Parts: sequence; structure tokens; C-alpha cells
Amino acid sequence: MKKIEHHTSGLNGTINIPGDKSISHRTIMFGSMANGKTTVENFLPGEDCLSTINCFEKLGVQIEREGSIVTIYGKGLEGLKESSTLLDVGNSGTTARLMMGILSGLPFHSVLIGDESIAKRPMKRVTNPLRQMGARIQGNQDGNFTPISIQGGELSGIEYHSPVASAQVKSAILLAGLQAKGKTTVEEPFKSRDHTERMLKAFGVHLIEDGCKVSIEGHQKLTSDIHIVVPGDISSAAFFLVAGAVAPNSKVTVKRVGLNITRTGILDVLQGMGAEISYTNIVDDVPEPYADITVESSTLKAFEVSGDIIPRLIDEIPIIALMATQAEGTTVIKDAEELKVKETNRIDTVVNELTKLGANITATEDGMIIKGGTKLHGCELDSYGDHRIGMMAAVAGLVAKGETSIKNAEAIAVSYPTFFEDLESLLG
Ligand code: SPQ
Repeated sequence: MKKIEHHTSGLNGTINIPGDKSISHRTIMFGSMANGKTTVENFLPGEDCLSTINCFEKLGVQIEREGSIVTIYGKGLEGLKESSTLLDVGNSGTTARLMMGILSGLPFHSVLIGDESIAKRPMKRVTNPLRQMGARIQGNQDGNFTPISIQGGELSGIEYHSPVASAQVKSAILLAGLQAKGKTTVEEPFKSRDHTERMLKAFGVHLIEDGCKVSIEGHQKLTSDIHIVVPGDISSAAFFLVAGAVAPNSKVTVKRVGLNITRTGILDVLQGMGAEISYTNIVDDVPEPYADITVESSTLKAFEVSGDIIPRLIDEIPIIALMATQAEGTTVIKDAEELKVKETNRIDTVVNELTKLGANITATEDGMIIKGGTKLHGCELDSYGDHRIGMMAAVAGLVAKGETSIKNAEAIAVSYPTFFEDLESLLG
């Protein structure tokens, strides 16, 4: 149980946010598929990314890690070998779904398992298009839930219109497409994060991108001897950017935050709600740009969060909801049904926990409505094993009068193992 005290003297200082989780996963996967050495700087040593390392080690890849420096000695797709044990993805949806795409094209049998939360997350969204490509996938409820068993083999390219904007669905299909005969195209309703596309290009893979549509020709090889610097995770930074905006007497700088446009919806919302926000040391790096971001205590107003911005901030909705409780007016969040299939049903868990604190918040079918300007009071909260709910609860605890305690706070280590140290350093 973690305890957080109400804080009035503000958050002040500068922090280095750990590496981006989505990008860190992909460095291990693509480095393992390439033939040669890949070095990674500022890798996120969070539990999810360690699960990805563990899976690829079981597939025979040599991976060395010293803190946030990782070296992967890939031997190409042909170097990946059948594991004699189960591949455990832990709590990581990204590991499960992207690996399904990779394993579908490899000539051996694999079984993916995960924790209790993973066992409830739908895999059919990936199983279905992969089966259309020829993949042989079995699993609970006709391949919808783990354990998932994959007998890899030959695949053929497809043109797939995804019903959801999901980088995991898109990436799984592209990674299968890389191994398939012919061309594979994925089209999604709105553009989801494009780290897979950017990193595949850095590994020398040719892709054709056209709005929400991406195509890949099969049987391409990933080049090697790549050095990747992972920018700070904007989804982790979001908790401190919002904390700096809502807590009085605060000025927080977060260094080297990834600014990939498919992830920066949170910055648009902070700006739209009137947060005092500024950018310095902007590096327009290929493949992923980054900058230092400073936020100061601000007077916030309500904002509508809907439509094509949703995939650009899907993981930040819990902390946006908390920010909305402190803004003037009514904030509406809609078109966000995808929240129901994350580590928890994040519509339910956000509404439950913020209601306990005294917020005026109502769940809707595809989001939530928050009447702002409420005074929160400390109480016992639960992360329900969801890292983002745990971090939202911690920031809420700073704002709420009295003491807030958080059950299952250890879940935060999935994406941000040093979260409480960084929080302490800003509280001085
Ligand atoms: O990996 P996992 O467990 O799915 O993690 C989450 C998160 O909050 O960290 C979602 F619960 O992030 C996803 C994100 O929501 C990471 C991700 C990726 O790296 O490709 C894409 C998003 O999910 P989706 O379903 O839209 O593709």
C-alpha cells in the first residue's frame, strides 16, 4: 500500500523521464529480427519491456542489458528458434499482439501466456487478420484469449480494413506481412501510433504510407548495425505535466520527451485547457523527435476530447480525466470505447476511483463526462493492477485534501519503475 499526502507547496524541478515503452519493445523485436548488432540507449527497463526481452531470449536471441543500455545480437528471422518453454508476455498487450504477427510466419510452434489481465484482453482483433493471411492460431474462445498457440508457416499478403485504430493490430499485420508472399496493406479508421513504421524504415524496410493506410512488400530483410536512442515516454511524462499544471506553486520540466505527432494528443489537450506549457531543446530527430517540456501551475478550463485525437492520447485519458476534475466547466471524453480493453476497463476504473475522491464524473458508453472545479478528498484507491490507474491515483493524492493510499501501486513498475523516486524529487 502506497501513501500520498496532500501537497500545497508545489512540484518543482527537472526530471529525466524513462524511455518510451512502445519504442523500447520494438527495438528488441526488430533488433532480434535483423541480422547483426543493434545497440539501444535509454531503453525502458520496465516489466513489460523485460517480458519482451525474455521472450526473444527464449527464441534463441543473445541480448545483453546494463541498465538502460541494451545490445541485441540478431541472426535474422532464420536465427529465431522454437522455444522449449512457454513465452510469457506478463502484463504486456504490445508483446502479445506484435509477437503473434512475428511468430505466425516462423516455421515452428510457440505458445504465448500472460498474467490475469492479459488473459482478459481480446486477441481476436489480431487472430482474425492473421488467419486470413494463412496463420494457424488456436487459443481460448477460438483464439481470442491466452494461452495462444501458434504453428507458424507460410503466409500470403492481404488488404485489411481494421475496424479499430490500433497500433498493435496494425503492427502485428505488418510484421506478418514482412514474412508473407506479396503485398500486405492495413487501413485503419484513424491513424494510430506509427513507431513500427518509423523503426522498420530505420532498419531499411521499404513501406508505402498514405494517410491511414500502410503497405509492405513481403520477404524484406532488416539491415543491422543500428544504434537507436529511445526518447522519453510521453505517456509517462503526462503524469508529471498534468501534476505541474494542477498543483499550485509548481514548475516542472521533463527532459527529452518524445514528440511523435501520433502520440502528442496530451499536449494539445494541455494547451486547449489553458495550461502554461513551453518547449525547449527541440530535436527534430529521425525517426523520433523530442524536446524538453515545461509546465507551470495553470488555471484550467474544460475541453472536448473526441474523434481522431483519441488514438493520439488513448493511454493519457486517465490523467486527463483527473485534470478535468480541476478545470472550470464540463469536459466530455467520447469515441474512446478502446479504453474498455486495456489493462483494466479504464472507463470503469477511472470513474470508480475519481468518484471515491469526490469527483463529479459519469461513465458513458464510449468515455466519460466530468464536471470540473471539485475539491477532492483523500481516501483508499486501487490501481486494480493497472499502471496508468496507479499513477493517476498518485497524482490525485497530491491534489486531494488529507491522505490517499493506493492498493496495488507496484503495478506502476510495468511502465515506470522509478515513478515514486521522480515524484519525491519534484516534491523536494
Ligand atoms: O502494451 P499494453 O499493455 O497494451 O499497454 C498500453 C499502455 O497503457 O501502456 C495499453 F494498455 O499501451 C498500448 C497503447 O494503448 C501500447 C501500444 C503499442 O505500443 O503499440 C499501442 C496502444 O494500444 P492499441 O490497442 O491502440 O494498439
